[in-house]
Amino acid sequence: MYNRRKFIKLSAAGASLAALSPSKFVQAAATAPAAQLPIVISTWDFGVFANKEAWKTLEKGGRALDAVEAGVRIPEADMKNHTVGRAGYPDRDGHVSLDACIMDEFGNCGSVAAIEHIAHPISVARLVMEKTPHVMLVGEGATQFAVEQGFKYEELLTPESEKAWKEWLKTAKYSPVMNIENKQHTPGNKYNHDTIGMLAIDAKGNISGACTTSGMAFKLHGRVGDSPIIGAGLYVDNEVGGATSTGVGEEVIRNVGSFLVVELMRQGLSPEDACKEAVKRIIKKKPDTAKNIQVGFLAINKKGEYGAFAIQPGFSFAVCNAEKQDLLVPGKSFY
Ligand code: SD4
Repeated sequence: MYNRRKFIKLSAAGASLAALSPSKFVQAAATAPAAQLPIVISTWDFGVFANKEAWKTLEKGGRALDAVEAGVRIPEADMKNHTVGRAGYPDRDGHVSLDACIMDEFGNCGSVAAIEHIAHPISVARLVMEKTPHVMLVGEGATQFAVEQGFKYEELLTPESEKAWKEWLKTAKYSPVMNIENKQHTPGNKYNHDTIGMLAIDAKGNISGACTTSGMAFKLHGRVGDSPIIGAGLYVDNEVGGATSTGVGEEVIRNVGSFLVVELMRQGLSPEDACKEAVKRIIKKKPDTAKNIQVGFLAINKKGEYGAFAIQPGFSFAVCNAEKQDLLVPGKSFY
């Protein structure tokens, strides 16, 4: 079912994304993923490092909600990651605008969209959930709330991101690059989009999820993707499981993708089959668009079984529990 891309010892201090080149594919793994709890899973290669941080909370018996927030803050803070958090590439007009959401085992959720000048949108989303009667804050209001809560207001456009944006302005052609998440550390890949979606089940069996991104590089100012939208980029139902998505958010929103995956699991589908069905809907609705874009779903059910499916090859996800720290690629895709 899954190709095991590379076994990574998370304790190895020197582990780096550069070590995770596709040439390191090693073997096909067992067909039924084990489900030892607690467990954390997340999208793309860099999910390995985010999971490692989340695991620190889970292994101590901590809450899944705390684990996912701490986990996704790692790529948010990574200055080499131009697709999540503070070093994210800006929109068409040069503004770094970030999207994030979080959801807990009680069905509580919080979200910020198109927030600027705040480096950790996931933590703002959590405070929207915990300290306001609302679910979602956007734009200037989200920034204002963050500042009121003590977050630092800062310029997030890094010199590197500014250079890439100015280079892009020469042609100003908007064309999302497929699977750029796994190519972004490769020299020559300049334009990125990306998201980390993370799902965790803690020792008590409770599920939470988080999702954070800078969205599509050089998007229109004000564009919001699927990632901060509960039901699209992320959904958790503590009775059933959780799902998250990555790729071209517009197609995920059109199909309310993550909610769909969870509902399909409720009806008895395995996480992988549920993800596959959600991908199928996207393709069915817009077959011509789907040929040229990537969308991937990642899901986990209450038992801790996990699965993923993407339109195109190239999607990867990271899994971490007491038994394993794996980076996997779905064995199948549509194209
Ligand atoms: C978005 N879904 O803003 C995000 C981007 C992404 O892989 O996940 N890229 O549409």
